[in-house]
Amino acid sequence: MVRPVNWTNVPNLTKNLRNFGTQFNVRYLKRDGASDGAWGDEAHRLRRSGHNPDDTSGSLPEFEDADKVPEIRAIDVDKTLNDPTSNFQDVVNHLISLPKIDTQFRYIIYNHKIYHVNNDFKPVAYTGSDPHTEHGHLSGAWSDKADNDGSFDFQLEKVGKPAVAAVPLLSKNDTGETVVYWQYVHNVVRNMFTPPLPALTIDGIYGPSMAAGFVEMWKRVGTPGDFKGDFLPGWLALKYQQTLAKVSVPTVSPIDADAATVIKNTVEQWLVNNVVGLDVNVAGTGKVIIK
Ligand SMILES: [Ca+2]
Ligand SMILES: [Ca+2]
Ligand SMILES: [Zn+2]
Repeated sequence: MVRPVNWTNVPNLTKNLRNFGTQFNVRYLKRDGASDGAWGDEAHRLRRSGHNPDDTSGSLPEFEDADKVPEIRAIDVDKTLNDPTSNFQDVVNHLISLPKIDTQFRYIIYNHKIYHVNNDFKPVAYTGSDPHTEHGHLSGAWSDKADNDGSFDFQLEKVGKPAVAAVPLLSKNDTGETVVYWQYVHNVVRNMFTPPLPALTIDGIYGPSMAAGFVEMWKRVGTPGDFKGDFLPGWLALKYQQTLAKVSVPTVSPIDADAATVIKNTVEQWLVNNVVGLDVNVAGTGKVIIK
């Protein structure tokens, strides 16, 4: 099994695809990343492809927009999800049913079918030379707005049944640095919500107030199921991380922008080291060349 691509690190990838890739990784923590990719290989460079950057001399992109920013507007994602409750066809069916999905994707190709915005994303036989039986090809919408939109909620928790409590990271009554760390994370994230989540005292003690804070976060991110806040599940930690990734500069005192950045980077690194599925398999240029 190959760890999935960390999409945030792929150069020139548009924000909408970065955002989708990250949500996809978060939903499918154990998915295989063997067929993941973004940048075109030599063969792709000789023909028009969303895997080739626009605004680049000699490149053959599918679409040239009005800006001058080189952008990659397609990703491939491996079809192997290693999830007993859903498969990649379920993901495709879910995506094409979402309202406003046309603001994110132009088309999806998977398993002998293409779902194109011009056909209202209805499945049509795909007759290209590669039937796409190992990976899905996701083509970003052809607009600057889409290129710069990292905020769409793909609602992937509605596909199958996420393993919400798969990785308990902390338990009630724990004390120490790790508790302090998550208290900081919570306090950075709290102001991302209206009204804010309850503030936590940074005391290194996982007591009733921290449990209540976790329960409130659990509710706000819409996770189903009964949760009493007596442990920090991996799923909730990832929701914190996902929320953090959208923070540019939190305004909450006493956490300044530098501290927030440090926390964000630390959380991401910690998750990469501790949670399967968020590792980086990009080497060298980080372009994640597809085959
Ligand atoms: Ca461009
Ligand atoms: Ca653009
Ligand atoms: Zn592709």
